[in-house]
Amino acid sequence: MKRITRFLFGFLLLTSNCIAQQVPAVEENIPFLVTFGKDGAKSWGDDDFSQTYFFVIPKFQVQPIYIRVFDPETSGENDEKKGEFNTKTKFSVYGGKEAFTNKDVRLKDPGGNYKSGNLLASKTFISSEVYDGEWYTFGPFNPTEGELVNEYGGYIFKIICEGLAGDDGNLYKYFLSSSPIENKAIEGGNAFTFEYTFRLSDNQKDIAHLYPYIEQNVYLISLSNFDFDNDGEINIVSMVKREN
Ligand SMILES: [Ca+2]
Ligand SMILES: [Ca+2]
Ligand SMILES: [Ca+2]
Repeated sequence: MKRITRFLFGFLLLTSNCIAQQVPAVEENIPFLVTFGKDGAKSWGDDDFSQTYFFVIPKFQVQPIYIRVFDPETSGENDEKKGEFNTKTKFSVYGGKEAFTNKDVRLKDPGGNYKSGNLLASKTFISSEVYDGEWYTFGPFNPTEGELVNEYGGYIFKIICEGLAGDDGNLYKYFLSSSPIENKAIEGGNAFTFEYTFRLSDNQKDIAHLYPYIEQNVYLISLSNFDFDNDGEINIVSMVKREN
């Protein structure tokens, strides 16, 4: 069961490929994101029952965009059951001023004004099999409803998943799409987070790959992890070999 882990980044975690807008990205070899209901045991891997993701839409995109969620409910397939399924999870999409640039969105734990910006859409999913193993689509959103952040090349949308009640783990995926009914990548679009809570593959031989993005002029980084069990191993691969 305990193949859930959380990484906290003092820097951005970008999906590795600008074309791949599925979260987790295919290259990461990570099957699902996970958010537990707020009554979940922290020993199951989620320390704050909340996960925030950002999507960047390039300035040249004029057609509407959609944020799709796979398996948004907590029941049936894919999810982490504890006792009976009783978990309620809320997904909320934000855009507009300060959706990304408010300093509280980078806090280690959800707090302050981390829900900054304009609430564009929100939906709560219970432990019902509606949408089990299926995609739910948020949108359409006009790209300009995001917050324009020139350093990131476009408009940023934020999606927060909160475990409102229950003690099970909601496993899910995102896709940034140009279509409401299928996953169609948006050219030049991207996804990133500052804190990543995900489900590792059940097969212990599988290796997950994370691709942190570090901006220019950064000379020191720190990476912290919660609940990485002792049957696993973390390797840091870099262009530069550290000298001891
Ligand atoms: Ca499910
Ligand atoms: Ca339960
Ligand atoms: Ca789910």
